[in-house]
Amino acid sequence: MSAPVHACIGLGANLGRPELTLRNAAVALGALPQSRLVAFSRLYRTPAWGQVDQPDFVNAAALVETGLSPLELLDALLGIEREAGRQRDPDARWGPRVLDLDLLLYAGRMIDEPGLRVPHPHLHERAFALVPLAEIAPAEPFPGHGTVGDALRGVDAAGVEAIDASGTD
Ligand code: PH2
Ligand code: MG
Ligand code: MG
Repeated sequence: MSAPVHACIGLGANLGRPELTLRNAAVALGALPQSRLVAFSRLYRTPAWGQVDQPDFVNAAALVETGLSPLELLDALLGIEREAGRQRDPDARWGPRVLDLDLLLYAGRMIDEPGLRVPHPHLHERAFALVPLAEIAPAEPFPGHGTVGDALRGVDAAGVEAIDASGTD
């Protein structure tokens, strides 16, 4: 295993039982091989971005310390999505989903490989991803944008609200 690095993962869902699905996904992230879940954000209710005619999302972020390579980690994330019942519709790029796990940042690196671009190409413009991530990892380097906290100052976070932890879905 290579030396462990920090990876940031964005979680989102707006079909089924999103809050339960995200909590289960946090457990699955903690069980990844060669990895440790360092922090998990609160859950946030967020207005749909990109394709707005769909239900609100529940979003969260995870900080993981991992010895997996970026592509190994991506593969593991897709496995967790499948376990949650995600069925990929290639025509519905920004459509509703049971669970979406995006590799947002990896060790402050820029990666451009088939099927994987890191930092996530839309991270700098998405309050639904930056607000939860800044809660747990504000100082994480975000190539091209300084840190996560710096990038958060460039987005409009209106409508991104933490969900009361005492509630259930
Ligand atoms: N994911 C998308 C498209 N739009 N909007 C919100 N609020 N949250 C998401 O996770 C999300 C989205 C595609 O992955
Ligand atoms: Mg996504
Ligand atoms: Mg995705």
